[in-house]
Amino acid sequence: MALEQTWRWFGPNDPVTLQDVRQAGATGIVTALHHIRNGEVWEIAEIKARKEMIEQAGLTWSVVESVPVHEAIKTRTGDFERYIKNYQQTLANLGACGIDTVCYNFMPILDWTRTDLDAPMKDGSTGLRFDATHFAAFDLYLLKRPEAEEIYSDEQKKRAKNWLDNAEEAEVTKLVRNIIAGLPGSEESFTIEEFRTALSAYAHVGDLELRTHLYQFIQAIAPVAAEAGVRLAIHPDDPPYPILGLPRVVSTENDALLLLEAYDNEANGICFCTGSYGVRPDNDLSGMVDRLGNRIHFIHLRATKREHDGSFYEADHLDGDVDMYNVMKALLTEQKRRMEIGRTDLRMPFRPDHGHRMLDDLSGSKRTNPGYTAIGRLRGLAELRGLEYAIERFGP
Ligand code: DNO
Repeated sequence: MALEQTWRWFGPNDPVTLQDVRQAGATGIVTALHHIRNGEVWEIAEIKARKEMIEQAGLTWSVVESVPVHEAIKTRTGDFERYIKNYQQTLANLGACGIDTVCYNFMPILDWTRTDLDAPMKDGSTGLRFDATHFAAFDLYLLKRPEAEEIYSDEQKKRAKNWLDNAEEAEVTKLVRNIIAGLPGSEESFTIEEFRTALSAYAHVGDLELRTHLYQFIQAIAPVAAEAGVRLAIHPDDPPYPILGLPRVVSTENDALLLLEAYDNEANGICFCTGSYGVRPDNDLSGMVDRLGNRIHFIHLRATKREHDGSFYEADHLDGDVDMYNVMKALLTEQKRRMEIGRTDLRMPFRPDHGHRMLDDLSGSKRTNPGYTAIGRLRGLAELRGLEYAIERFGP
């Protein structure tokens, strides 16, 4: 057996086409109906039309990434009950169309966060990076969040101020844009003013409240998913710790476990993202697969590299701090275990998560989505496929 090779595709406007994906060798598509407003129901006709488009290209719609969770659900304010109903209806509709895996996340306001989308790598390619000093400069001196003063050390403040004083205006504008204007797939975009308003909605939502809201949400949607034959896969926080004073509740193995226990049913599962979980040295990645593997419904493979001050960057897929060999071995062992006990969910879709900007993608005239280039991901997929092949061939 082998894991299903999938590829994230942002829909008909993605500069990487379905034909390109076929040449990359992936068979499954990971996508969402990005044109539907966050919180609204995905109607069957819309789902079917997209599914047919994918199938006409000789591919299958393997995973939905993501059905976004409306902010009102996370804060449990306003129309949250209507949004939960809509979410349930979307899951039922997806199930009715034969789409059985849905990824989502529960990060307040911002989805994934990076400060630099084109950080130079040693080999001349560029990649995504999270710079702790630049982020602190944003928080302290651009967003001017009052509570920020208390969370950074004097040393961090000094470094942040120093960077800002010496930065070009264009660099500063870019930093703000990278953080709040929305990365691919994040669906939300803010100006600084709008972002301050969004933050204020969390004044009374701390760690405990957000956890409770997440568990209440899963208890409301997982039974519907189970009934519809849909498996839910929560994506971890990226980066996996609180930022901007916002709580983050899916950052560690224990967080994942608590969520799985909150509704103990196979439909309630996780998206195992090695790049996100891997930023924390206390997350034992292959151990997580050993222990939580039976509830892993979707897999993102990439390798982050931690730096001394809390910064990190996205290294090549087989480089960085992630022990990809042991992770892959654990995933294949899990697949074998599923086979032995007669489970039918053997696909275990994975995608090469992100990739560097390299070769032709470096030319200014070519449009690329940060992290979602064709060539960088092609390299990642090829390396991961080779790793998997060798493990299968020689035995884990
Ligand atoms: C970033 C992605 C995330 C992810 C969502 C899942 O590249 O991994 O945007 O899709 O967090 O809901």
